[in-house]
Amino acid sequence: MKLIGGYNSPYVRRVAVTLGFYDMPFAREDLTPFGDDKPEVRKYNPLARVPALVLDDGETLIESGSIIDHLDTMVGPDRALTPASGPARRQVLKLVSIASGATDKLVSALYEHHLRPKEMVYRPWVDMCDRQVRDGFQWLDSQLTGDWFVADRMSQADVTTAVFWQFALGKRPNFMARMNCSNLDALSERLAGTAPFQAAAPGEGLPKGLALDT
Ligand SMILES: N[C@@H](CCC(=O)N[C@@H](CS)C(=O)NCC(=O)O)C(=O)O
Repeated sequence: MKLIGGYNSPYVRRVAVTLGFYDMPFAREDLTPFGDDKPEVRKYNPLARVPALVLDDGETLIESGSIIDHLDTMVGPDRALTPASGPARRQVLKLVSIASGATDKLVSALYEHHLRPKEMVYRPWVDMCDRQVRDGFQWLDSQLTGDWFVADRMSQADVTTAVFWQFALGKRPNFMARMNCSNLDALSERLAGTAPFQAAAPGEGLPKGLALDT
């Protein structure tokens, strides 16, 4: 299998970390959807977005959630980080959706700041995104009452939230620190020490420049 995208993208990184927890070997093409790489990324995804995952038979999957869903079927229900059915599955999917939604809004606000001319940044939109980011992560923090979100075992909710939390802290350190999400900090620190998280450490690269100090 070949994963398309860099670990500065939290969506790519959550796929890579999941592959790591499943002990699935993969190659990687470190392409960014911005700048000169764009035409190359478009070959894998007509939207020119990452991640994409090229399977061994040549089929290409896109969207981190859909890719992870396929990895779950490959690894089987006993090891899958998202339960196959029932309330636990619904809980994990809901938590992942909130983490993804909050991160989507964080990224939207970053794009607004960094891809628009300064005089065209629309502050009410940025404020709306920031509110959704804060509400989403604070809600997640309130749901984490033990070591793991669901059923006393690590799930995709833990993996995705930790990846996205680490990304958010990197991009908006002051804004995120003011949220006082100590449960997410603890989860993130615990998972940061695991081999799959360390193997997919974000490096230098363009999105690093997309950071805000507010
Ligand atoms: N919902 C998508 C989001 C993927 C995404 O936003 N990727 C970013 C990189 S962090 C991207 O490709 N951005 C370029 C673009 O949207 O044009 C997923 O979960 O895979």
